[in-house]
Amino acid sequence: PRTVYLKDYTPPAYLVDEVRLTFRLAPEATRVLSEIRFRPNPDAASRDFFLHGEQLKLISAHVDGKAVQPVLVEGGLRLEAPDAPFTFEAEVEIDPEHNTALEGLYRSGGMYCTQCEAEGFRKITFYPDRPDVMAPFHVRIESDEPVLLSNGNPGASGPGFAEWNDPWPKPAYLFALVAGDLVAHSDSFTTMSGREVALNLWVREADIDKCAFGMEALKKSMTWDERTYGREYDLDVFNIVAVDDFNMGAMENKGLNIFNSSAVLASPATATDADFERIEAIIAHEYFHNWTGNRVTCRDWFQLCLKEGLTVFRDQQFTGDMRSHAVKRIDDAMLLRAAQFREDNGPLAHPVRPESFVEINNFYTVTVYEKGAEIVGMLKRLVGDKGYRKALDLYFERHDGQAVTIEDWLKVFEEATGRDLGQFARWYHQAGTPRVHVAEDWTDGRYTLTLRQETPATPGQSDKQPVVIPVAVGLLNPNGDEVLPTKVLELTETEQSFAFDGLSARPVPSILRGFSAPVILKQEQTDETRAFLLAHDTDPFNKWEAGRDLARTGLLAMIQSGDGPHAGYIDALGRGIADESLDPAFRAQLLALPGEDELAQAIFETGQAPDPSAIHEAREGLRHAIADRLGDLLSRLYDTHQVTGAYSPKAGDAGRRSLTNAALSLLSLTEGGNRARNQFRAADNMTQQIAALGALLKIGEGAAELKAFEDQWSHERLVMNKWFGLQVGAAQPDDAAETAERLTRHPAFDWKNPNRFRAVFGALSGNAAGFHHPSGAGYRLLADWLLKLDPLNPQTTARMTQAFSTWKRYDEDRRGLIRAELERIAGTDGLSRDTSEMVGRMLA
Ligand code: B3K
Ligand code: ZN
Repeated sequence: PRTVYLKDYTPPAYLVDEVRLTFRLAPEATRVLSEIRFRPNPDAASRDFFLHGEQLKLISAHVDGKAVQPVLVEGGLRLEAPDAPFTFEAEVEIDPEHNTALEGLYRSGGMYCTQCEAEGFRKITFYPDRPDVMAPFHVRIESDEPVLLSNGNPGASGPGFAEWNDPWPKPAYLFALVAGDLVAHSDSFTTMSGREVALNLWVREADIDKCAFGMEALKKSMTWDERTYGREYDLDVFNIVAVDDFNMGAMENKGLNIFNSSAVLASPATATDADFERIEAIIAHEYFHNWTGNRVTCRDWFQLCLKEGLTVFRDQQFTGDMRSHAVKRIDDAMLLRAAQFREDNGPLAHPVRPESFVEINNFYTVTVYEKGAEIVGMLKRLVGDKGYRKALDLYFERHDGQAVTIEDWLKVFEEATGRDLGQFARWYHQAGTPRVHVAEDWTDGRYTLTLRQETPATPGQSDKQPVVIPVAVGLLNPNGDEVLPTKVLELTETEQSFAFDGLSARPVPSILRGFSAPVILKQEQTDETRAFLLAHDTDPFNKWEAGRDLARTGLLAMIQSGDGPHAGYIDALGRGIADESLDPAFRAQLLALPGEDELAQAIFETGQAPDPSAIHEAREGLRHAIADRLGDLLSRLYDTHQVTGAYSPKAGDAGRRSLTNAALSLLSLTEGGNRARNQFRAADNMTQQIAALGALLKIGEGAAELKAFEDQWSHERLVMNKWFGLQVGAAQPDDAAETAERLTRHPAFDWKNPNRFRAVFGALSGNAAGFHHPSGAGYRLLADWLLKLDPLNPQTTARMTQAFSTWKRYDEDRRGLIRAELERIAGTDGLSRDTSEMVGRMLA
């Protein structure tokens, strides 16, 4: 398979002025008629007329009305084209019914839908399928399906057809079409300039009761983008469609967002608080793409972080505004560490702007998305809120309707703020997580912080240069008062010292406040200092961080030195969660221990091979010890923080539930299952119900509840995903693979549905001690199923191979077992390009 390089970019030979498409829908033989107006690109060096096309049956082609015979080549067609504007017409036939890859035009539960990003449009018709070719689209759909949708504004319609016009030039990856038996939850929105926009959330009839929350989230997002970024919506309608078979969360097609049903449908009975929050964020994210992605798009796929990093940053800001900034920042940091640091520290590490790829779908990663968002956050911190807004205004003004690059993005910041971002740009092309080492000095009333940065080598990048790291710092007096409010130090050299004068006593530093940069802080700290910061830090992130550090170092001592649980930590934790001045959601975060995978990485960093079973035992041991020592407090919190009254997904109530459910899970370890059984019985919402069931399964009880849950919810696909996943996630290490294997034989295990497949196998790889069981059964089972899925759905298969990406951390036996599975996958005939790229990188 061919590798594509950023350095090989050349402008398209021809540009498109207008596209007209007619779809004659039929499940196995849809006809697509295209009429595309091309014009030579004055900026192009060549006149090579090439159109992408895959899995298309060409029926006929015409240039300016004359029949032509294009040369069909690998991945598309070539034609002798005029060196002047011309119209190309084609008729092709495609087979949506047998499109199991869920890319291009496919069928899901009897409806037609599309997914084109990144390179799926070429499975619909012959086209220059690259984001720097932007054009207005006119679409006519001919079908007897009751609802026919495409991008833009509705045009003529009648029995058996509908037309849509999208006036805004867009790349083909934003094309969408939906046809099916759907009903709408409708509303409307008046924009800041007074235009009325019709809003529809299209679903199957059975799901109409799960739309209200998503619609509210959409309206909030529209208002927020007007107020925060001055960005107004630009069409007469905004449609969202829910589909069951979808490879990812959702897709920002212009005016017609298509959502995985799990990312939009919610009712109190079927969705958890976490689901509601996630849905609100994804709706916002896709909506925000209308400006950051659609109106201003990417020149090529190497620039993916241009739209994704920025849009994630925007949805993070939105969630913070809607809920709690402190809690959101902690959640984001936890995700970054668990997933992005893991990626950055393994064989799949790549720069936020990669330099090459084989299959671009493999680069929709936490690095591009979440580290990409962190870079935007650092920029904002460095230039300030006003500078940031000025730069963004300039970005939209200058680049509206264009396909641009990271260089263009940085340039607007330089021009708007006068700052040189030459060194800052390294964040985009240097992979790996920087380590920042801290040294302190206190001499003659002067306090000095010396910071030293280093970034470990990553695949293909052995030499790393210093990056610009904004390090937010505050100083506390030994009595707990803050003597220096948050100040941002800019670490630009390999090593740099920062001095503070005028202090009456040696201060306690609070470093990297608000997690001001995506780095790993290396700091010698005593448990006393950590407990002090947990009690006194004014920065909520570092207050939480101090507790997290205590937990991590305590756990490492348990695992590596055979220590018992540290009572000092548990007491400090107890004081934190008992503090009624703190948000319950924050206190629930204090109770969340570092995950087993994060601990494995931490042990690996100390030069040892982590033992997943030992990690699991230590972590469970600490949970028991917390429950033992803080039982009365946890029980009191459980009782006093119950939410009374009707369920609402709003942040305040959700925070109380996360605190009581964290308490429940701990209390069940020492008390047994009665409390959880009562909660399960009384629950009138999914959050309470599933938390109770999870607490029971974790202590080896709950067989009856599991059955009751299945009986109650067998008709709700999204809820059944939870039922599948929970059992695998809660299984003991010895049983995890067997539980997953048993569930694959359940009649409702529809393995071709990505949500269901992920429910079981995502939970298996998430159960670290179970997945890494010394028998190798977890590895084998996953590899078997990935090989089964790959011919049908390469994208989801390739993504799920990441379960193996940490294999080099482990002992020789486990390494051997995983390598054997990776080699078995790699050696399989006909393996997809997607999966072979992933396993190839992991084995390299
Ligand atoms: N842009 C899409 C992701 C497309 C993934 C293609 N494999 C969703 C999003 O980031 O909003
Ligand atoms: Zn996105």
